Amino acid sequence: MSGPWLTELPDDSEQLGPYVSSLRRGALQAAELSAVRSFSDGFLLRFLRARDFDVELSLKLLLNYQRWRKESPEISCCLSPSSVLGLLNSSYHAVLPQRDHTGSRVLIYRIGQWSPKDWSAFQVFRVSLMTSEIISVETETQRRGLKVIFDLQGWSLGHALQITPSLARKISSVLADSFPLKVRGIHVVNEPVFFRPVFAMIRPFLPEKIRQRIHMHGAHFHDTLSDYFSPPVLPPEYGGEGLGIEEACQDWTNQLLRSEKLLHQIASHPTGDVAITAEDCLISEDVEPDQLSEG
Ligand code: VIV
Repeated sequence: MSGPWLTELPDDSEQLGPYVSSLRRGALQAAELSAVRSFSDGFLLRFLRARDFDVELSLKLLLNYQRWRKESPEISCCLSPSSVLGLLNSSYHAVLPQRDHTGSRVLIYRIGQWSPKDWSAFQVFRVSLMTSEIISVETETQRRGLKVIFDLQGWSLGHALQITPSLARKISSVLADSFPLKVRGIHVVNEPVFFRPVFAMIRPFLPEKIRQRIHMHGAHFHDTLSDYFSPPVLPPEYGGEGLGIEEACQDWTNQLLRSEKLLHQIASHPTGDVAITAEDCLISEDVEPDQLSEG
């Protein structure tokens, strides 16, 4: 028995116990995680909620998340907002203050604000990973997922050259099945013809379910973006009546900066589950305490 209704239950509901235990058992048995000896309930719940409490799918997601972290050290190792402050200060990214009518978080990435001469694609990717780690702690976001608006105004060859096939794979795997967040919509606005070859590299690796959630709006996006988001949610620059984009970016930048310590802990933790200390997380290969006191 599993299903979406379970996602509605609070973290401390007794009915969640068997699912959490079963996922924990699976995770501790997985060969890839043989050195790990503990996971917190809250951490496991993220994966369960992201997969509507299907334990098998949740385990797959948890293992993919661990593998992705390990295989992408150039992205996952250094989650430091202050190290990309120049990028953040150029109003590149915001998590909007209001959720949409379904409760989803709404994120905006303004790719044109990213100067590829100054910032590598890895650094840019880290911004998304930092935001994802922070919002995936929120129960409401675990339940209702997120929607992303990519503003590709200013997309250039310099941007396109940064998206190598290997990076495209990393983008699609994080969207599909390597991060515990439900991707409920991807809205691309102001995309130039230039962008098509890059999208063609990412798209084949996406499951049909995600592909169907990608909407290309073009230059006249004000007319069509409003079919998906109500006026109070979007900044005026995107046809809404919410907080202006510059302010929204500044507010989220401040939130990221306040999370600097937490993000550093997540990045340097063996599994990313910071509710458990790194020492308590791994099976220790140290010598026994009584051997130490010998002599
Ligand atoms: O990081 O749920 C060529 C989402 C995103 C994430 C992560 C999670 C997530 C929705 C992305 C979206 C952005 C980590 C968990 C994939 C980082 C992208 C970084 C690159 C360098 C940006 C370049 C611009 C892309 C635009 C892609 C647009 C297609 C996906 C339509």
